[in-house]
Amino acid sequence: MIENSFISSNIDKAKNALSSVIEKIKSAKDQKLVFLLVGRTGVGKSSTVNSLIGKAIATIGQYEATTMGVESYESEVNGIDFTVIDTPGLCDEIEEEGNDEKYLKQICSKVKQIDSMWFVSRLDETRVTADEKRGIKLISEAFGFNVWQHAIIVFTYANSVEQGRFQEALNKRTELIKKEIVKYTSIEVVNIIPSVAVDNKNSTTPDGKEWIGELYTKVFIRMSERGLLPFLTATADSIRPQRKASQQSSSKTEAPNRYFSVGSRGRTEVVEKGQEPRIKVDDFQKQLIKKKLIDAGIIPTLVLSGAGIGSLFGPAGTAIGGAAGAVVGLVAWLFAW
Ligand SMILES: Nc1nc2c(ncn2[C@@H]2O[C@H](COP(=O)(O)OP(=O)(O)OP(=O)(O)O)[C@@H](O)[C@H]2O)c(=O)[nH]1
Ligand SMILES: [Mg+2]
Repeated sequence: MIENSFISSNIDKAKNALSSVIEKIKSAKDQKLVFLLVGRTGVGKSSTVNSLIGKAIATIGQYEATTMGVESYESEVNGIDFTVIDTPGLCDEIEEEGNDEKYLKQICSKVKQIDSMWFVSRLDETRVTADEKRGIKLISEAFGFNVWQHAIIVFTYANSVEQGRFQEALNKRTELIKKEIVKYTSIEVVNIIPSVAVDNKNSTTPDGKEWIGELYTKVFIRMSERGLLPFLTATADSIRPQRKASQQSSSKTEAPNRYFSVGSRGRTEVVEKGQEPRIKVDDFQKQLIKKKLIDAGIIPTLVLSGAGIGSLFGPAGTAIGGAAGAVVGLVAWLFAW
């Protein structure tokens, strides 16, 4: 499509952005999302992936890793194909001396792309074990330092740490793991690796905050550019508040199942009661998600300076329907003011 580069009205800019986003969403449907999980057996890798996606895409077990290997689970979420790659034994106490070479070959032949890499460890542990160190080394050797650009550190079992020690434990454990990672990549890359504390048996961490929105945001901002739209497509309905069909009309009068709250920038927002999304993101997390969409070139910056994106994308999303419509609707919700 040839675009007029001197479009003056914001609505035209928003329309162009809309059609380009729709094109991108449609092509994202054919793409696969690959998550790589690294961490000791039983730390909660599978549970955390399942908590994030809201579906049992990785099996939860209590098996002991007996050999070092690479296992992958294939799954489909909202039309998006997911591959979750597990690395059993990689961070466990297994006598496999001399087999690192073989393992590297195996992992390199099985894993062609990584969109999100998680290093998972329990928050209530105090040190980085020799096996975790070896896991960090092998992953770095297999994929090069670039792999850390899509990495997050996930600490599970957050509620097994006393409330008063929570923040300190999170900081200290993050620092210790980063000290290992920096041996294989640059300090600049390590400095921006985020860590997040979760607990798969509780919706909150000891600081009283719900962790799922934080995990979502951190995974999102670290995701490969190729993975962003497929990930949004798979999760759009989980993060956007849904309206009931009876509430589609834009009446602004107070209805029993609606209430008003003052959002950031002092705007009054209509909040749909009982329509809370599975993954709630707060205003700050929303800003980070928006920034990532702009930085990745998915949403053009110029659209932000004008009105229109919310009012245009919203009805368009409803009209398109399906997974693409859900993403367009989500973009409308994220960028509306
Ligand atoms: N209390 C608590 N239990 C957890 C947490 N995460 C996982 N579990 C439990 O720990 C056990 C192991 O969880 P998995 O998710 O299978 O762990 P994994 O790291 O995938 O284990 P492998 O795939 O066997 O290496 C299960 O019984 C989970 O229910 C957590 O954050 N808090
Ligand atoms: Mg597992």
